[in-house]
Amino acid sequence: MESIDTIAELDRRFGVPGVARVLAGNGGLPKVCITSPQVVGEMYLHGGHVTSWKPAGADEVLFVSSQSRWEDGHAIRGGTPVCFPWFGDKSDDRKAPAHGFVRTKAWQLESIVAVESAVIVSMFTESDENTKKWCPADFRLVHRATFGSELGLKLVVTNTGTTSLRFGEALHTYHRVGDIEKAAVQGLDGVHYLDKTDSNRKKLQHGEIVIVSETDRVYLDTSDAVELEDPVLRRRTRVTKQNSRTTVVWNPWVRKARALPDLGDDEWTQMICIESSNVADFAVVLAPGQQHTMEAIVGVAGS
Ligand code: TA6
Repeated sequence: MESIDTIAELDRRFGVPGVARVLAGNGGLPKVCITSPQVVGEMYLHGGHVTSWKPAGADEVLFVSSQSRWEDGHAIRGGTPVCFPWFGDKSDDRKAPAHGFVRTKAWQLESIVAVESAVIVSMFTESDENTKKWCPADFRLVHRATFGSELGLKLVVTNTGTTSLRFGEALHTYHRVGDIEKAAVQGLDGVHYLDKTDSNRKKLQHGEIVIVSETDRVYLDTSDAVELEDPVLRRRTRVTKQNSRTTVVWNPWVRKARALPDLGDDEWTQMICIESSNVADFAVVLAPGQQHTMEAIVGVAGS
């Protein structure tokens, strides 16, 4: 955990008066807090993790669990965890941490830039002796979040090594909903998916997605926008994306929610994950020196 002095030093170096501060957040973890007339938001150095986005006139868009852990070695349950350099279990090493290792480590602050009606926060992490315990590759990973009337999330991967780098990635966003049983997800009609609740059997989506049980699906070969309709909170959330060929949709439902120590037993009713990603057969391969940028843009409107 960073000392108060370090957090004060980060605030002195990167803070933007009246717009963005670096403060001690939950668990004493350093976070960037954005408070401008256009937007309120938060991003933790722990995991390069966006935990709050509230454009002017709207309620909080992201879900964060009341039971989340806030400490090194644990991922924050909610907001946008960054999954890299693999998604889910590591195919050749079941002991490896799920969803990779960058969501549980401290990142570094690169910059905070206030532009016209938005604030851009860039954080980065790089390969080191710890990451090489799991993955021999050299890489630099930047998460650039633009907090404005939309939330822009850019994941920039650079292969800084001398050998090819193959990776899976996801912006594992938890969207807050009024009641998951009344919500619906549109934009994936006619798309094939792998059903993780049914031995990854390949299936075809018919119409919109409504959540009536544990749902854990990887939609394949789709670059389409997705819309989350929420009649209880009277809003529609739209997720568009670039350079992402898969979309994951997840809700743990009752039993899985109870099994997760860092998720409240009933909180499954208030969240759904819609994850812009490149996973499974759509993992990315980068030659030495090459760079790949995946982007998700979240917009919200009254319905
Ligand atoms: O993105 C869906 C998923 O892969 C599910 O299988 C579920 O495990 C979820 O991620 C949460 O994973 P976590 O490691 O954060 O508990």
